[in-house]
Amino acid sequence: MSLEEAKQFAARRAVDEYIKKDCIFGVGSGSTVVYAVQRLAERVETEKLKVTCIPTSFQSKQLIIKHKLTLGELETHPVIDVTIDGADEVDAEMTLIKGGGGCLLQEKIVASCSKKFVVIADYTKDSVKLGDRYKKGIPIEVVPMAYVPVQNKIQALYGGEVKLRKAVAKAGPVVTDNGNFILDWIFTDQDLRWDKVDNHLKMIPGVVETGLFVRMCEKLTLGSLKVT
Ligand code: ABF
Repeated sequence: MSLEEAKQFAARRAVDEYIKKDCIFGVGSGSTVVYAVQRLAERVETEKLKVTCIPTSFQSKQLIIKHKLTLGELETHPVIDVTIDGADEVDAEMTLIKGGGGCLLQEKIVASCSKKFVVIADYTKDSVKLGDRYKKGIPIEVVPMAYVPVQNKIQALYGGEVKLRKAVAKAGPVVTDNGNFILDWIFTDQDLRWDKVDNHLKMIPGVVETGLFVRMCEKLTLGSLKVT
């Protein structure tokens, strides 16, 4: 199975298994989710489902609009039946690194409002320990004025290297959908207690959210190398 086939397989399987009629659906971000939305659009057309879609980013909002699905928001739909989203890495305890695409804040808000949070991923995301496969570090969304002190504090607390994300080297910083910057923390210790780290990082003034999703993912649908 190619990488794209694995993404598509995981996405279609999750939509078929978890999207029931008349549900409120949280739409994640990233390339795997594109296949989930395509599958949902097919099912809405053929099965006449009434699904209201809550986006997790500008990208996913555009995807919902492009496929002529019903767009909703948390103000009117604060409780979501199921959210399907991608991940950058998933460890053996289903702790996730997310935010490679810079959408971690809205993704975490939407996931936290969901009765069921399902992650779809291809075989390259499946790890024993965080950092085994994904080498770009843990994304951390920060208020722009605070990025340097936050960088210094994380490095002093936990070591490693904390880099300001730029779209292109020497260019300006990546700005999130919420007007913030992203730091990528390349950690060295893979045996940290990620729940504690997540809480600890969020206590640093200026940190808005981290890309660590601990005990949030209930179901993982993986596209494996072999056809199953
Ligand atoms: C988002 O998309 C993320 O949080 C993660 O960064 C990414 C996974 O992307 P892809 O499906 O493109 O591999 O959900």
